Amino acid sequence: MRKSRLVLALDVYDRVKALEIAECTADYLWAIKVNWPLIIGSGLRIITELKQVTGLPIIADLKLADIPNTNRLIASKVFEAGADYIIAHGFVGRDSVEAVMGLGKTIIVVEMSHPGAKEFIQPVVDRLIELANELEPFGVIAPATRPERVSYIRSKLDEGIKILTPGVGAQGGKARDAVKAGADYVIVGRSIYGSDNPREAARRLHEEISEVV
Ligand code: OMP
Repeated sequence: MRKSRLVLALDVYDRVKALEIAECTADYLWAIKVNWPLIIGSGLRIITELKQVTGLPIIADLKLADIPNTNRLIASKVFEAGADYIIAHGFVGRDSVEAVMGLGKTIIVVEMSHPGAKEFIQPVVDRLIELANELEPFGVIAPATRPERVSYIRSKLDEGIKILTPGVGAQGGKARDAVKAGADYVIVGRSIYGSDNPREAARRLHEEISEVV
């Protein structure tokens, strides 16, 4: 099942709940994404535990957006805890992103999925794509809520750089449309962890993605 392109956004506070959901959905996932809610609720050690329990790659979604030194201080502890990838903002500038990339695999935000992304991020997307093409991170974040933007980003982004798309389900996007538009991975949170049957929700999304691929 490791051929999956589905990433679980595990945005719960509770450690036990997080481990339960991770274990029961792991068969259908490529990776698990840990964001501030889970780190605040369960501590950084949850990254190590999730890796041990599932054996899956862990993406630490900290959306780092600080000066290079602070980005470096944060990222070194998070990679040390076992994170395989860190998500960092590109708009803070090349030096801040490079500070994270110097320590491990990085995913750069080039366009976000919420409506407010149109205000400040979307207008500079070309420059953020350019930065990604120059730095060659593992991947970039693009919005599943706007598949036409995913297509645009794919058309400008170098081939080897992956596109990860959040915004499916609760935010209105569809996994199928994101993948058709060029997404390599689909990030889903509430539609899985908020479902009565997270395993079945993950299975269905995995199936939907596989049909398109
Ligand atoms: P759901 O909306 O519950 O599926 O969760 C989406 C997840 O993706 C959350 O962890 C968000 O913080 C994250 N996310 C976005 O929703 N939009 C973005 O533009 C970027 C991210 C992200 O970087 O993962």
